[in-house]
Amino acid sequence: MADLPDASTCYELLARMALIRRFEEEAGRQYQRAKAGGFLHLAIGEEATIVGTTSVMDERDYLIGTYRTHGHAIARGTDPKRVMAELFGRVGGTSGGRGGSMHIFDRERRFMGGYGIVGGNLPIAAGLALSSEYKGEDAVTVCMFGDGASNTGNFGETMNLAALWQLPVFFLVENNLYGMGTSVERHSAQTDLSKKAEGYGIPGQRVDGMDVLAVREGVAEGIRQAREERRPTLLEAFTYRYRGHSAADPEVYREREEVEEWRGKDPIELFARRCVEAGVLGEREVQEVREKAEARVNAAVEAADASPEPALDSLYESLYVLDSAAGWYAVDERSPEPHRGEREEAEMPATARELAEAGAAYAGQPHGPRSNPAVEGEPVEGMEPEVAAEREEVVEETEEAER
Ligand SMILES: Cc1ncc(C[n+]2csc(CCOP(=O)(O)OP(=O)(O)O)c2C)c(N)n1
Ligand SMILES: [Mg+2]
Repeated sequence: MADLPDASTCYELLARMALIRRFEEEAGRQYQRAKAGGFLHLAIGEEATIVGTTSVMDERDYLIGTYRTHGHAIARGTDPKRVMAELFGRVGGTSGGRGGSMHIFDRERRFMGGYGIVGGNLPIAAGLALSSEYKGEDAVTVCMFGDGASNTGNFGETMNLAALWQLPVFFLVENNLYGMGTSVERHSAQTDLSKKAEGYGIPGQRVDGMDVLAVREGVAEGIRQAREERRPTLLEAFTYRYRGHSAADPEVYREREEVEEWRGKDPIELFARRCVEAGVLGEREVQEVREKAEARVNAAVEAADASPEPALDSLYESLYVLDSAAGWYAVDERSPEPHRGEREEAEMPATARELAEAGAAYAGQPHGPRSNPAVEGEPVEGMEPEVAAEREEVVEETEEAER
């Protein structure tokens, strides 16, 4: 078990988890009252995984998540007032009320969303990491996604590029045992998700996602490897959502006993008890944390309520339209004349062309003729030069003898 950090860190970890819990309970209540619209996915029970992760990130690092990310944004420092206003669809929201619950976004705090497409955030995470690399920025991108997302094509494609291009990215799979109503055993052939990216060159570890300190330790190491060694890794955190998949879930796929068992591992209760038993925090401080969370969430609801709805004539603002895109057209009608993207490619400036051509070199493509590994054992690449030369000789001799 990881050692307890100093008292102020323990207080901060507990305060963040308690704030998120209280926020989400209230979000659920406001949804029932039809104040919050659209869909609502709560992460109640998953606070240790969220806060454990964000607590070891630097300000310069990027975080990207799924549609279950109210807590992720708040843990990153976004004001709960702005998150609540977003749920209410008001101008004071993180995206002016246009995104809603599934699309919380805060560029200033480098919280890059909020995506409704399962697995849709993974390639974007690779893109963010590539942009950091390209700009010479020392930032790491932390990509969080669900167990269900590990079955998407995006998962494999992203792992491949992350490993190939040695991107400064760290992956964390929030394994809450279900993708909607389907358990991991029923949706994934490989149930040890930490192994799922190994074939792509991304090693993995497992961690107790209900233990905030264990998550901190695992994530800190993953971020270190991404930052210092440009080595992407995958951490599988076991966690549990106490509520249904979304607000409209009859929960017929799991037993009440299972939910009760995981409630017994409540990450906030367990951590508070441990801090008090070790004498690092007093009962009074634990109570204070709860009261402060209550006050901040009440203030968030008040602020969201007071924030106006977007004006009707702003309906067409902030839309991405064809005219503003300089490159390829999204829709290509395939008429005979050269199309816009093709024209631009022909006129592509020399530097852009050089960069594109440098792609293969960047990925470390070896020079010279390549042997057939299936016939001749391991490929030459990666071997000590003397060993490789020796092996070449043996292969040549064998071929000579066969001729
Ligand atoms: C590409 C895609 N397929 C299906 C869905 C429908 N869908 C929404 S959430 C979800 C479950 C995802 O489960 P998981 O990745 O484990 O995340 P969790 O909800 O447990 O946090 C599915 C299938 C979707 N949004 N996008
Ligand atoms: Mg899941």
